[in-house]
Parts: sequence; structure tokens; C-alpha cells
Amino acid sequence: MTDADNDRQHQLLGLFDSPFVRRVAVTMNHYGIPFKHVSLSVFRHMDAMRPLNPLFKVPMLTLPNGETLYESAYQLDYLEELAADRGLSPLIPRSGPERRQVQQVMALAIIAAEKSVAMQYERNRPLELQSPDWSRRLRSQMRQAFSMLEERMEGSERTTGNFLFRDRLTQADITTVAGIGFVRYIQPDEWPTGEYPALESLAARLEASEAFRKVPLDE
Ligand SMILES: N[C@@H](CCC(=O)N[C@@H](CS)C(=O)NCC(=O)O)C(=O)O
Repeated sequence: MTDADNDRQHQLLGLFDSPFVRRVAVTMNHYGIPFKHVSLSVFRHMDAMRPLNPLFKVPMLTLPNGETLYESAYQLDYLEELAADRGLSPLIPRSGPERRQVQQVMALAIIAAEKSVAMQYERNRPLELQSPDWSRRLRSQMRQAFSMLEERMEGSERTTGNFLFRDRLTQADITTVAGIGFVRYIQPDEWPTGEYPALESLAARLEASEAFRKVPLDE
């Protein structure tokens, strides 16, 4: 591949330990869309990040035409369009009640991820400024969201489903497993091992897939 070809690739900015960056990366792998990963931290590499992304918000996806997209939901929206153009089966149903249902389970996964990221920010503050009440609230919101996902996954398993929507892999599975990966990697003490067995087995299956293995949390 020449330098010019490389310049025309998609480029994804942000560390894979971010559940938002990782869900976009896994989705690109799933659809077979090559991308260059720019592995910079919004906190530790601010000087290198500034000229690329002065908002210091990741993921940021740069398209081959140079356009930049912020917010993982809009990036996934774009990837769904690309997948449709290529005749690939969608991870988010294109219309109707199925679309809403998948999106609402994705919403649970996003709430779980957002709350765990917020807990991490709280932990990064000086000890004397941290609020135990606030952390407790975030923890209980995160666990509530995971419990609701667990309930859904148990229901699916009862009908021998391997995914949140029976036998169909959707973006709800990818986002959920990216969130679980984040908690277990960054805040292992916050993952209540054994409390969400159906989610744990979903995570084990997906983490073993090529799309996930290609985006290790520590890269
Ligand atoms: N809603 C955003 C959330 C992204 C997000 O919170 N990213 C974190 C990293 S996990 C970040 O950029 N943090 C730096 C900051 O918010 O200043 C998305 O889905 O893209």
C-alpha cells in the first residue's frame, strides 16, 4: 500500500479502552472496512491530539474524503449506510419496530458505559473532592442498566439465542460487550463477577470473535 492509499483510508482516533471507540472499531472490523487507528489518549497525549482534535473528544472518525465525524452513534449511523451500499446485512435493522427495539437495548448498553466512564472520572479527581454519594448513584445506575441487559439476555438464552436478539448479532451486542470490556479492564473491582452470567457468556463469545480480537483493550 502506498502513502497516498494510506491517506485515503478511514482513520479512527482514540484508545480502544474507550467503549465508544471500541464499538466503532469492532463494527468496522465486522463490516470489513479497513481503518488506520490513531492511538492517542485524550488525557495523556493532549499535545499530539490538539492539532487533530481540539475538542479532545473521542472517538473521532475521519472519512477517506477528509470529513470528520464526532459521536459514536453518528459514526455507527454512517457505517450502517456504508454497509447498506455494500449489500451487507445491517447490525441495526433499517426500519420499523425491530429498529426501535435494537436501539433501545443499545441505549441500555450506552447508559451502562456512560455511568462507568463517569465513575472513572470521579475516581481520577483528588480524593478529598470525590463524592461517595455521587459514586454510589453512578454505580447503581450502571448496575441497573446491566441488570436490564442481563434479563434480556436470559430471555434470549431461554429460546436458545446466542445474542440479545436471539440468533441475530446486532449493535446491541457489540455495544454491550464493549461496555463490559471497559468495566472489567479499567475498574475490575466494579464488575460483580457471577451476577450477570448470561452477559458474561455473551462477552466471552464475542471477545473471542475476530472483530473483537483485532481491537485489544490495551492497544
Ligand atoms: N457520546 C460520546 C461519548 C464519548 C466519550 O465520552 N469519550 C470519552 C472517552 S471514553 C472522551 O472523549 N473523554 C474526554 C472528554 O469528555 O473530555 C460518544 O458516544 O462518542
